[in-house]
Amino acid sequence: MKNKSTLLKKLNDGRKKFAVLIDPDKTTAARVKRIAINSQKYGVDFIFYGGSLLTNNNYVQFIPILKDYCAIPVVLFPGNYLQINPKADGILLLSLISGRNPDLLIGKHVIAAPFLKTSGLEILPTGYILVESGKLTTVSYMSNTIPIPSDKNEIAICTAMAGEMLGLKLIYLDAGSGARNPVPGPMISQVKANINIPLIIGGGIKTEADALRVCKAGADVVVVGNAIEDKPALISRIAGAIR
Ligand code: 1GP
Repeated sequence: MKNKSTLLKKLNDGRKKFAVLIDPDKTTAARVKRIAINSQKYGVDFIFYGGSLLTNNNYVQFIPILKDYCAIPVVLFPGNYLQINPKADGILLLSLISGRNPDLLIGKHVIAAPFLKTSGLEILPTGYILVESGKLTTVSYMSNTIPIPSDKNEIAICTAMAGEMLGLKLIYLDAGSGARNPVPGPMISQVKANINIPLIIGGGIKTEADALRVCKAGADVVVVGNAIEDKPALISRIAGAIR
């Protein structure tokens, strides 16, 4: 049985964190191995693991590779409840609080609850907030929800505050995988100023300058997926930039 609050304690230790997102549908075993080795070498804090769709058998096969080649916690970032896997360390239990799709606010969680209860995974209750990013993202389409407009900071603030008041332990502001534009700095800083739980930022972060900007704006955790898949050397540069 895994320690029940190891990941949450780490997330609350006040240090800036770097999470590498691996979408098993978009990568290969060789790349996963390389990302694991580089992530270990450059001090990545978390491997987030998951995606909107699974169209092959990679999902189950890649977690053991990560476990073989790095000692970094693997945290599931599930697109749906088929992606619960007890070989990981924890799971972002996402409630899509920027949307009004009841299935993604609570419905799927009810179905998943008994599996999660016996999974041994550390459960990280997370308020997931989608932010408009310059193009229609897969997550917006798949979730059938409208992202918060990127200039409506007050909506993002009130949504995050409500999530914290409901007892969620993390807020994830996401522009979506492959977003044209990351979450704007003013939105990040204003949300951060109004909550007392860790703030995760992801979507469309392509360079170490992007990562540094979101960190300086108030991100506690910076998540990078696609850009690292394209250029694995970015791991060392981003890790260096945010520390
Ligand atoms: C997507 O926040 C993640 O949900 C990461 O996005 O792949 O664009 O880095 P990218």
